[in-house]
Amino acid sequence: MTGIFGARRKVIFEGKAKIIYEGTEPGTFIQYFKDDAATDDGAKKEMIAGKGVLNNRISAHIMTKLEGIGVPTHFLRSLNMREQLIRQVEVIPLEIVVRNIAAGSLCERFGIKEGTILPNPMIEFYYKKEDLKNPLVNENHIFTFGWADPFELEEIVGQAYRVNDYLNGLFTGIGLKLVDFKLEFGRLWGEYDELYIILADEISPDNCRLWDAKTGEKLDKDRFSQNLGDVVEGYQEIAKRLGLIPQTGLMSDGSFDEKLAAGLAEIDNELARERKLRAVNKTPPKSPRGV
Ligand code: AIR
Ligand code: ASP
Repeated sequence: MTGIFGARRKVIFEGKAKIIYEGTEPGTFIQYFKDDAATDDGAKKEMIAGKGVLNNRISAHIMTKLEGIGVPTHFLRSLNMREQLIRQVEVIPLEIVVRNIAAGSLCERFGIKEGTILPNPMIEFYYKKEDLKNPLVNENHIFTFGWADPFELEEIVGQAYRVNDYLNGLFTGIGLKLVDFKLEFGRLWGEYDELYIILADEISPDNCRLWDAKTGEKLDKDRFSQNLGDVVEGYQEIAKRLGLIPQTGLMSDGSFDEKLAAGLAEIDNELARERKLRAVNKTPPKSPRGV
């Protein structure tokens, strides 16, 4: 593919919704947000015009905000409508799901009614391995198979709770309920071999369930998975409420308007430039948190 820099860029990895290219500087990658959508099992695939633009923007905004509260992320800066520069990290093969309200696989697995409010946020770990359909795992699997050590997991869980607290506040403020979401983390080593755990991947309606607080309307990827229709309109509503696109939206004549999207102002990356990293404390925690 010919990239924005006019040269052929090397693809590092291609997923269902994103492509990772080699970066513009050592230690970086470019994350490209595709318009493609696919269900987790890959059974349903579709192109949803505009989804990549909206996810890129929403994720850049949220990652920047998280940096601002001291959660280290891989996000460096937005490059254009569909691309962002990210730090190259060593992927930890876990999907960390945080749930506030029962939905999706939690309901299927345990027979719980969708919409049941959980008394406390719940954290689940999944092994990131598509051929195995990302199975649910516990700490024993994680430590025994060496996917992460107890120090790393302690840090991951702590960060996941902080992200949940922050996002709950953010979304409540714009009339949305944060039902659940998925995070991924990576490792980065510093100058003195100190280890940093970095929030990676994306935070967007592709991996967060978001319901309208008043009507309960689903605005996230479930619109696609459950054939509810108007997928991009749901994503657009979230971006509007976050103040990331004009209230008039990015659609004209019922379809996504690339020209309007291209004219959007840059996301404010100010906070991300002042990032501070915090190394993982390798001293055993005195009373391990209930991971
Ligand atoms: N998720 C899990 N694997 C991939 C993704 N995107 C996200 C879903 C949902 C949460 O994790 O988007 O927000 C829980 O998903 P599920 O399917 O386990 O109920
Ligand atoms: N969500 C990641 C991506 O789309 C991984 C995947 O879905 O394959 O790139």
